[in-house]
Amino acid sequence: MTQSGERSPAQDIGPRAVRRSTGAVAGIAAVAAALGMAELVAGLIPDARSLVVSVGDAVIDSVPGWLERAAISTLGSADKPVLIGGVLVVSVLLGAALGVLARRRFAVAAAGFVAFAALGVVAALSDPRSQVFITLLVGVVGAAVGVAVLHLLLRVARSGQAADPACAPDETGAVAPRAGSTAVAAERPPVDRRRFLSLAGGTTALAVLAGVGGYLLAGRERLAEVRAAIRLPRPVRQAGPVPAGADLEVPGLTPLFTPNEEFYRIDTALRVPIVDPDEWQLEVRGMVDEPFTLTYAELMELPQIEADITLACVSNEVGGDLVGNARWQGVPLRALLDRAGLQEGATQLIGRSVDGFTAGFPVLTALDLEEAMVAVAMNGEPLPAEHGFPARLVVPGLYGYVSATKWLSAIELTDWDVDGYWIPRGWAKEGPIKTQARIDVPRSGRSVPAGRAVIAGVAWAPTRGIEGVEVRVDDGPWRDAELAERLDVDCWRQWFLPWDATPGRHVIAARATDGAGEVQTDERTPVAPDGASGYPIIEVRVED
Ligand SMILES: Nc1nc2c(c(=O)[nH]1)N[C@H]1C(S)=C(S)[C@@H](COP(=O)(O)O)O[C@H]1N2
Ligand SMILES: [Mo]
Repeated sequence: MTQSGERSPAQDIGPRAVRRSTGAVAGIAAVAAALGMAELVAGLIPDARSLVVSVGDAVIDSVPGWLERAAISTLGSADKPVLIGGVLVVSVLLGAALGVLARRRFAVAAAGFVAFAALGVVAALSDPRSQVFITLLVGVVGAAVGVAVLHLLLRVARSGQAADPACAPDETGAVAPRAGSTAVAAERPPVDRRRFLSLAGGTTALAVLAGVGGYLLAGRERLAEVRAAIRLPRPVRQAGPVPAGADLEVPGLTPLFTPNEEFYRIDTALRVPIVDPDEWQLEVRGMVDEPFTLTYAELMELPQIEADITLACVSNEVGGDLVGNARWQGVPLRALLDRAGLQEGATQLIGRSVDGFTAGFPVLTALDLEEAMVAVAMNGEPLPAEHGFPARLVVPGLYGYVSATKWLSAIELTDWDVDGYWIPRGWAKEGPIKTQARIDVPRSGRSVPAGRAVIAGVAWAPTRGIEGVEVRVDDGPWRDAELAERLDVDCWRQWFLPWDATPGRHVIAARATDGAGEVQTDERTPVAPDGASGYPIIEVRVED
């Protein structure tokens, strides 16, 4: 390349004005920005594929089978992250090289970026699920952002030299080093170097954020596909038919089964773990004779049961909505414990999540209750990500914080001394669900027209069942509500009481009696340490 020829804007960056290392840094930031933005766009557009992942997949596809098997056997489930990491490392090295090249031949380097993006596009298009237009869009965004960032950074790097007494912009605005100034780069004032580095660093940091964000968004997309493709086995023991009259269908009354989208969600996860069932494993370990590990496919081949179970959170206030009822399907815990063989002293079952959360409860509970299970499905579909896909524990009668580990990765048999996540944080070691009634109709604080009305709600005492609900209006007597047909002792039960609503303000209370004949206590306790108690009380205004 001659330096006397006409300069295109791209070449305006100034030959030899920029050090190699500076070029490399600019190239790395540019490639990071390209990948980050491409990932973000791919994550935001439904059905778009990640170019990085596509290249990784293409590598797997083109590698001989023996090598792939060797990689999987040595790396185990880390093979995917290692592969993606490899793609990223190669990309960064390529970016550095293109950055060095761009100092003198910007157009060639830009073409390199385009070729680099094209590689990703071609890899993504080889996936039959990919869509041409979307894939091209992702590639174009990546290439454009990469070239633009490279151009910008090189210009900043060069303008730094403008402040250098050894360098001055020529009439075209470009900086050409003066004769004998080859040592200039080394003596560049640190302030300009700092400006360049902070810009390059900031760009890279933003790019990493965008890339990670896009990757996570795309993970949700992939998970939706994976879940849709799962065929649930037919349970060997199905839940009984729902008796007519188990769901009263009173307007405003909570339905018998809580739709998955409306099911309360409580967990410590800042973002929902997205677990690939192909990489997931469930370990049964600890104080057992034969520890073992199951893949998702293996778990799905074991006989499954179905059970209707109401799940409640210990943080549910009286009258609160951190409680839901679902039809769960999964493998009975008992079967897994039988296979592992419990050792003497194994008194606690700890569920461990892929994100480190733990919850523990007495092993006896798991052995006593045939419905205690590793659930894989909720209301007829694979567990939603929010509710623990691919597998979670569900144990009737225990608050979720001691039992219902989502994104389950291990079942550990221990003694009673080991504590689950919430125990050292001030919650009770044991968490049986307290008998509770809730008034859903009328809504507290609302006004209702005078005349024939209905008071209705749900009540639950999982494992004990609900035998009665009483309602009291103002200072009147406790009156028995009508109960809906029982679905199961582990489920909540709807109830209602016809009410002749007279004008004025009314205070309505309710209380449940469980299958053991215990009336729920009127003693009001806070949620900590072992669950709120007391009667639910609402206030309504009846309008004339
Ligand atoms: N991995 C994991 N599992 C978890 C939790 C958690 O924080 N992390 N929270 C538990 C608590 S406190 C409750 S009440 C239930 C709630 O289950 P849900 O979100 O499906 O309703 O999940 C339990 N399982
Ligand atoms: Mo909870």
